Amino acid sequence: MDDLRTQDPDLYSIIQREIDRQNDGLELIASENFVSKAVLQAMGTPLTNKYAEGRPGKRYYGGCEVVDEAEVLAQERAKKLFDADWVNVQPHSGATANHAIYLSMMEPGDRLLGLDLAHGGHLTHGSPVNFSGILYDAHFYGVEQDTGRIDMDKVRDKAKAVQPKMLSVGASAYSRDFDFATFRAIADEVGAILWVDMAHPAGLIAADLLNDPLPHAHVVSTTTHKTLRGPRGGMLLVGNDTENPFGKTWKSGKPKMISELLDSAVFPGVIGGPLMHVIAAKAVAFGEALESGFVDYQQRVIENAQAMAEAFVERGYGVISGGTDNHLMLIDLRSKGLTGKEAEALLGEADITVNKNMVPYDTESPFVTSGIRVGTPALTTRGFGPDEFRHVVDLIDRVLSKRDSEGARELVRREVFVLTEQFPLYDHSVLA
Ligand code: DSN
Repeated sequence: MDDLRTQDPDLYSIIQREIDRQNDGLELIASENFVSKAVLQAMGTPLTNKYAEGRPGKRYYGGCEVVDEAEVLAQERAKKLFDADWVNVQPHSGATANHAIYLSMMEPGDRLLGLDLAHGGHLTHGSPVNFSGILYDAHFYGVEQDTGRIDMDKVRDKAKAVQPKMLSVGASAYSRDFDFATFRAIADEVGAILWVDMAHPAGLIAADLLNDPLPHAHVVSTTTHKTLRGPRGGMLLVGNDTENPFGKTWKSGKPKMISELLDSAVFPGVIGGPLMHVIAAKAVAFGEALESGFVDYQQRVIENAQAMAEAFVERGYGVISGGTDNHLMLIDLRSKGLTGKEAEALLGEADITVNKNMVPYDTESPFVTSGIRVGTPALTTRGFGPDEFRHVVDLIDRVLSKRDSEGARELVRREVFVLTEQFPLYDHSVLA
């Protein structure tokens, strides 16, 4: 980083302070993780200089023969990891990957049925403020108020009433596993495309610890930076590639396989030049995920989340659905007389990072919310185990139950620092 320090001390200082923030705090945002130094190094390379529109071996620019190898490596590793017929590793983010799915499968105005954002869904699954809800006719299923879980009979009833062109499954704040086989049966009953967005649990699915959507879905999207622990980015996968059973062909009228439609939707449909340095880092991360230690890591992610959920319940917090099958949980703070916004700010002062989150049937706005979402992937990467996570819940409880005490927050902040020192993350030579 010597060149950066000399050339741009302002930006250098910002990066150093962000490294400090990540090192010295408790990162509980369920969608975040800490990548390896190898992944960081792959991203900081001259591969960023290369234009490579198109696909390996079929580019619109010369000089792509080396980056082609990086992309093929990423593709092959991802296919092996998820037992997929086809992948596209180019989407810049999960939202971009999802955009390509809509473009390949839906016409504006077509009906979509997805999980309500207010019940744990995602913006790109039909929210009225997102392109998906603006361009398409979005309808929603939700979770039950008493169980916090999806009732598949109700999904079936809703699908029969709505007759969607596409049925989507996936969530950013749902702590239970999905019954993908039944979702597929429902999609078949109403003649819908089944799209699974596995962005959150992708790492747990790669480790075979949760139900696998690939045998059931027509198309699967994911991000690469959450439980999968790769660089920030997206990816599309097809488990069993077939001729598109839904009739649509791409603009030329030629492609017929689902994978061909999706490839065309990614480029030229949605993205420009792929980020070859990020694709290289995806290859590194997928290589790491194929190593045996990855399954052990994912097992610990779940074990830690379950220990954390139990500790919250013991302290009288509402945990939506009563616990978790995966890496996250949604805490309902109404029994504590706090909003999510207040809790996020109070915990932030103690260097504990969470995000406020709507709980199902919330009466607060998305800017206030009645809950927080917490997850274990990042701190598990640091080496935290169930004891440390129980300690973290104790620290959270001390901050939230003494909300008027700045002194209590300061004491917790110091304890957080001591705890993080025991589990080192990045040193300042990380980008040397
Ligand atoms: N923003 C991500 C999350 O936090 O879950 C989803 O895209």
